[in-house]
Amino acid sequence: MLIDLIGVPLDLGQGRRGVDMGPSAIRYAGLRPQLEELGHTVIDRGNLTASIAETLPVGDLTLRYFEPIRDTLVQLASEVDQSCSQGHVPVVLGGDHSIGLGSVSGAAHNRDIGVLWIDAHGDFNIPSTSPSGNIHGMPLAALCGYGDERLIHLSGQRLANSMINPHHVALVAVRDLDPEERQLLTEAGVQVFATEYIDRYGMYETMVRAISVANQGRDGFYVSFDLDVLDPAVAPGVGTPVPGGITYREAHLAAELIAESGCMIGLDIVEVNPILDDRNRTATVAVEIALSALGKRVWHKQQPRTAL
Ligand code: B3U
Ligand code: MN
Ligand code: MN
Repeated sequence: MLIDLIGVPLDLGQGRRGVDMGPSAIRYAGLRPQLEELGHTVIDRGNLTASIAETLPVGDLTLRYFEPIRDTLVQLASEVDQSCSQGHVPVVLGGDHSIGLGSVSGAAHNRDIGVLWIDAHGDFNIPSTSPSGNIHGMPLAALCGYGDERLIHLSGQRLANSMINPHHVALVAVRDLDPEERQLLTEAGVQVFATEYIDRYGMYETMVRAISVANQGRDGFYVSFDLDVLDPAVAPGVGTPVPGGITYREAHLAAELIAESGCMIGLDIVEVNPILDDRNRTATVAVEIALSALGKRVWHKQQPRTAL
């Protein structure tokens, strides 16, 4: 597999400094050499440019830092689109989860893809339902065509034809939804596999169903993995920890099943906050999960497959 690493040091989509250092922390935890050990060819495309909060006005309080965020997301969408067009697999290192809007838009440009959004949160707010105005709580809604027009279209024509069909979206291990966000998810028809679903049916069954939802797109699916989906005991270095997260083993099983499907066309690893972390533990876990999603197995040989 040819893998493009794309760093996005953006933290304007949420309230705390620190996730801008996520790409460095993930690289430092050894992502590239371990992917190479698995047999992949890795091209590190470096970091995109992102502005920092201290130098900018917040702007519209219901869509905080929209303009500088858009500038970075437009770059990201084009990098991811290019990577997919070359038959590579983009692995995007965040950064806060607003970047999912750029990466998935890029992957979906003239392609019919589904999405696996693995997250403690729904990220399905629109400006009028958001309690914070933080864009990292809105990317999935915007991808499905809900919310502020500026977010939905990002840059006018270039990202046209990149909308996601909400029926091809599975939200996995969610456990913190805002009341109106819940309504919007229902209205849109997103398949929500909340933590209670995992408790009842187990991660294996949950992922089999979630993957079959995301796999309805003809051209495979994109995986957007927010580290706060894990229990804070496993991944303490995230900005918005929520108790009751998935275990280390559940996360690996999910990732292994994704690899086994052979249909993942790209991966985001987001919300790693080194300032809040405990000696780079969260970045290390992020790397381990990414490796499982890209074919690493303890025992059974999983040949890394080419994405569809
Ligand atoms: N739903 C809340 C909180 C939140 C969303 N995503 C994260 N936190 N990481 C909001 O602000 O939209
Ligand atoms: Mn998220
Ligand atoms: Mn989250």
